[in-house]
Amino acid sequence: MADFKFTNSPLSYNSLRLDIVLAEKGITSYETVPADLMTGSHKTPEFLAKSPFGNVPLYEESNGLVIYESRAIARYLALKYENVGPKLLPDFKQDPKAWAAVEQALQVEAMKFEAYASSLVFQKLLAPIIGAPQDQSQIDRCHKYLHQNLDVVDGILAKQKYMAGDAYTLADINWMPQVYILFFAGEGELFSSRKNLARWWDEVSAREAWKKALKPYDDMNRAMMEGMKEKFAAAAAAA
Ligand SMILES: N[C@@H](CCC(=O)N[C@@H](CS)C(=O)NCC(=O)O)C(=O)O
Repeated sequence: MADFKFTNSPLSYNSLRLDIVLAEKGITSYETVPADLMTGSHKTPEFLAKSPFGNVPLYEESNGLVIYESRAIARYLALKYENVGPKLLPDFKQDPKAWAAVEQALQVEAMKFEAYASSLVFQKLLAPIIGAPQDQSQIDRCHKYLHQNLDVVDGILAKQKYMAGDAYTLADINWMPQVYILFFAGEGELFSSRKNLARWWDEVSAREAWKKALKPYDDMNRAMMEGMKEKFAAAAAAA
């Protein structure tokens, strides 16, 4: 019997965050329920009762435990399976310094990167898909803060191998789906043009667990983009 189920979508890069943790840990005994983001199966009263913002991913255990927000679910899975596969979170009591470094790096991703990156992805990738006009002032604002903040992160990575020190942790995983989708949105230069971030991305994206987790998402994104070529050409012409 499956240990848990999660509702996801191959179009949801936030769902990918959980697949990376599960692939790193080698966990396969779970059920996935694909949400249909196009028809809104994640907006029914039953789904909203569990995921009140109407978002995926959603995590459920048969004992009634329900979690929404991908970073909270990823952390839960990293702790639930802490003794399986690579240790993705240090233990506070055993190593408070390493614990603090990971907490700090998790906050950097959430506060200094996520908001600007997701807004840029919306403007560059989703707006043309849903037929919304691209807002150049918003794109410029995101670029400004991403350049500032990624310069700082590049400096951090000049002194250490990974986001929270010299070990690969959840702090790296939390970045990865958004970095992937930025490349997909034509914004990969934000990373490839910065020496240490480029080195970090080459390294983390070479991991077998990443490649395994990414495949269904990447296949779906590529298929979708193929079908949307005309919309992107029209958005480029209007810009
Ligand atoms: N901060 C949330 C964001 C969740 C989110 O925005 N999910 C998107 C897919 S990546 C979604 O559900 N989109 C459909 C919608 O909002 O209708 C998380 O990390 O779980």
